[in-house]
Amino acid sequence: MLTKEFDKPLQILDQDGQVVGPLPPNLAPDRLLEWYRMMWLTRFLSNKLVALQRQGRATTWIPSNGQEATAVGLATPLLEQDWLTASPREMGGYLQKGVSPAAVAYFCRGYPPPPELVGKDARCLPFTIVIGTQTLHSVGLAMAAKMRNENSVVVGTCGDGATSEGDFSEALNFAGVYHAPLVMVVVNNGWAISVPSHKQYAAKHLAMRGIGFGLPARLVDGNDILAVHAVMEEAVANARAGGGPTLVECVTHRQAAHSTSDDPTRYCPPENLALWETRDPLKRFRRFLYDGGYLDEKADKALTLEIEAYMNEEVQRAYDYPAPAPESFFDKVYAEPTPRLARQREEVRQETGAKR
Ligand SMILES: Cc1ncc(C[n+]2csc(CCOP(=O)(O)OP(=O)(O)O)c2C)c(N)n1
Repeated sequence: MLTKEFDKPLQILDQDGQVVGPLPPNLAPDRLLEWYRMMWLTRFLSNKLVALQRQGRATTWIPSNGQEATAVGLATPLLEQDWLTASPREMGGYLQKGVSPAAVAYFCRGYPPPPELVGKDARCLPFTIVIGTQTLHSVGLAMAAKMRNENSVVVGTCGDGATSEGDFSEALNFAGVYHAPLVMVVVNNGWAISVPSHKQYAAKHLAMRGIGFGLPARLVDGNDILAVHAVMEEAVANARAGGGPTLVECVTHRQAAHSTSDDPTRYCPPENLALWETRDPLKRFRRFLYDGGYLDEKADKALTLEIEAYMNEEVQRAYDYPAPAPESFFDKVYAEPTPRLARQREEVRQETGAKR
């Protein structure tokens, strides 16, 4: 049974990067460094997208800062045939699953990326902006995978705020009843825009919700990549073996504004803002890698410079494309446009065409 005590989130690395729990088996150095790399790539790309938005070159962005261990760790055990559904906050999981940074950057221009930027199908659904809907998409995918006897597992994600949506309860109920090969990850970053978690739910932990739906559940320190990986590896293996769904709550900390549209100093108490530095998942993992002899300062510097250069190249690749015509967004609504949409498309083309 995966459900363990809910007193304290599972931790393998404490806040200072010291090992305090059982290390997962098969931790090859290459794998550890790959996760570290993905976490930095997530941080750099997220910061870049915020900067591009400030320059008026990208639409709204939802930063991932402080949540990289959860975002990357929830995807580390996934195989090619597995699926992932998420909001932009979990962009790191998409990168880990094989989505190119260029595709993410292009998405931020407001349009679906062209196939050549996406590359091979990483089995990640488009980022969801409508809160909570991806929970239903993930259960649907998992039920379909089971009906087709595919050997694939689906990871669905949502925030603490999304757990107050009906979609979340419906998704967990279907997952339980149909014994779907699903791992539902609640990314509890303490806030839903300006609503703190104590105003969002009265339960001690969101993981406890699993019990009511007959799902095993795990509570994990979401700023500890090793703990997130360990819990996800167990839950994914269980789902793949026919053991059904698991609910995982990753307790993390939003280290930035909710999005490019708000100012957290208006609603976050100063003591909460002060926690941003101490809860940094990258610092914690770096300490572990240094102490274990996997990385030293010199190699670290070279690695982060290389990742940043790669990220910039990828963003450039996305921006090398001419801006799509505004009316092109109608093309993605239906395979066959309705007469009304065709009319609206033409109106937009005529209105914006003169300004091009
Ligand atoms: C159905 C719906 N209602 C409201 C919104 C506006 N909205 C955008 S983000 C957000 C808060 C989401 O909080 P949470 O689920 O905790 O995820 P987080 O953004 O913290 O990752 C809300 C209410 C929306 N996008 N969709």
